[in-house]
Amino acid sequence: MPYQLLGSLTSPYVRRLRLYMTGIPYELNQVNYLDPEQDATLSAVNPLKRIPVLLIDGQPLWESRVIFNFLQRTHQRRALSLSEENAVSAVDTLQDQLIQHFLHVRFGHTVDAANPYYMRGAERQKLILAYLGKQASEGLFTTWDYPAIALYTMLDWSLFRGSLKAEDLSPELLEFHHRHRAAPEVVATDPRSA
Ligand SMILES: N[C@@H](CCC(=O)N[C@@H](CS)C(=O)NCC(=O)O)C(=O)O
Repeated sequence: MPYQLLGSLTSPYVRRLRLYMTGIPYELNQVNYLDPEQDATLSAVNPLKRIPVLLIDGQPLWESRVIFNFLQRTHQRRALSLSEENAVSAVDTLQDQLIQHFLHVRFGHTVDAANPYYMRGAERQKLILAYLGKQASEGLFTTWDYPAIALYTMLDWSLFRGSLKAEDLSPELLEFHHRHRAAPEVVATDPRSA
């Protein structure tokens, strides 16, 4: 098999690629970067020390967006519109912020909500969620393709980890999450079963 996907069962970035790769054969190789030995194996193929990594005939490709672009071109999948590219950037930015925050807290860092750094992050989160809610209400995520998959996996990871609460989400985003959560491939990749 030419493709090996390195990643964990809880990473939302890995999950979105697993969902996008429905119909593309690949092998999932689980990596727990919190385990020093596995982290060393990961670092040997990816100096960014991050998952996902796609091994293509053994050659590593990093960054979910770059991996998506490669798969989209190679498998003649639908190209994204400019609005969809922006939506994926918005999802990625919020997802990164939420993951960094989650890791800071998990490793004992104290978050001072009155600090301008965190205030700016909170404002960014509010603006991105409002933007994504508007795009959802205008139909940008109607097709189950990379933008919708990235949005779903970000929302679902955030609800799972408690990084976002249902009350942070607009009715459109809640409805979007509700609409997709029972799909078989979504259930099969649920981080709660990891
Ligand atoms: N920009 C990267 C982000 C990937 C990422 O943050 N992955 C997390 C797991 S969800 C990770 O590997 N974190 C390990 C670390 O930051 O040390 C992408 O899109 O692939």
